[in-house]
Amino acid sequence: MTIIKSVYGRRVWDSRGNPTVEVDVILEDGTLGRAIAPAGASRGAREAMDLRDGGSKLRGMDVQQALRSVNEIIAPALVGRDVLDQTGADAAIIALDPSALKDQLGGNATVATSLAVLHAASAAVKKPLWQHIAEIYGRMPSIPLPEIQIFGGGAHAGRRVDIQDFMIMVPGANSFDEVMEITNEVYFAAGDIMAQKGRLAGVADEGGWWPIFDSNEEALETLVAAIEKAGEKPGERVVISLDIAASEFGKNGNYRLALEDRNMDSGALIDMLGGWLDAYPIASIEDPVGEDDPAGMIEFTRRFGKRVQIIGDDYLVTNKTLVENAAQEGACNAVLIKVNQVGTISESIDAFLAAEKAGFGSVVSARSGETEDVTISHLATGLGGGQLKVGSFTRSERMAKWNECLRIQDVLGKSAFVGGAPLANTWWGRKTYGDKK
Ligand code: 2PG
Ligand code: MG
Repeated sequence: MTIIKSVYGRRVWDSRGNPTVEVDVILEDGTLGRAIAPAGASRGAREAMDLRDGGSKLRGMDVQQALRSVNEIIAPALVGRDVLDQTGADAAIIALDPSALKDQLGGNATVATSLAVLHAASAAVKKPLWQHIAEIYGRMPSIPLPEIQIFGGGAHAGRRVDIQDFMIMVPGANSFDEVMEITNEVYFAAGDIMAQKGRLAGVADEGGWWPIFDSNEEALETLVAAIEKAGEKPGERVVISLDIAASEFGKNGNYRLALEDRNMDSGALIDMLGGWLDAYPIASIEDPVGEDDPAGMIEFTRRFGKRVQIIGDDYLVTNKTLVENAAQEGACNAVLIKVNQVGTISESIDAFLAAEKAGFGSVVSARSGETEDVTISHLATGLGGGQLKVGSFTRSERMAKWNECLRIQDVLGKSAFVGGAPLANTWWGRKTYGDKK
């Protein structure tokens, strides 16, 4: 009954209008599992390869090669296997392309297939995906604390500002539902402020407001004003989270903030960010330095790791070995988990568990190119991982993920929401904002 009968890849389209890979895994009794590969814009150099055809058709973005990987190479290796053996299915995929970056098959081919297997297994056992994940990996499910984008920047907004994500978290909320309500108020307050300044100009790739600001810091000031306009005291129920995505504006420890026409070395960037940590209620910061600047990441973590969450995204690329090395070197204290960065669910779980073992936090994350696929809402819940990053509070490829968490909350109950627990080791957990040093 749980034997895989067919694996089929088809081309579908993502939130940016680009082609992407969808995979159907069908079992002998007709049970279906389906998943779609997302796509990043600010990609880490050590990520699994997003295989594109190149050439002029569809701006080089077509995925026919990745579809051939699914239909001609991966499918024959999975047909006849027991769908409940996720580890075995992923090992079979990896054996077909043991290259470090999965550049033979394409990470887009492997991730959609691996997740479709997972979906088919949960359908076969007739359990919601979050519950299936919790059971096979022996986890206690919980509803995650979201990071939600208010302004998009960097590679998601034509580099209008240098910093990529200006987000809020609501660790003081009592339920996931309450996070949504408070986020709605802050998001639209931010839009009102932009409109009053004559600077409302639509939204960026992930649905956050398009960032027409004169400096990167002006976005932070506006975000604080929006939190206040929404009737909240910044740093109490609502805190700020940033994704600096520094690899996008720096190489080898030399950084350039184009908006401000400023060049800086790693030390100057760290000092500038430290100044922001003093001035604004920032509880979490991602990729504060570049993926090729380990000395900078170690220094940043030494100086600020006791007061804020420091997430490695491009820096750790959901890679178990990189997480273990970072923990040993004292770089980062949290990891972003993006299944398509490493290419299979099994390898993502390895990175997640390595992070947990090291005492790191974790944030399951979407990509800037997304679809209606809501697997990550189930993954964050099923792993009890604590946090979920999906983008903004508009556009259905984002809202589909938040809405799925609301449906899960109806089953698990509001008490399953983790609240501020993931930020317990930051100034927010110690209630020491304003006294952060
Ligand atoms: C990130 C993601 C999501 P992208 O950097 O964290 O915001 O962006 O998918 O473009 O890598
Ligand atoms: Mg990032």
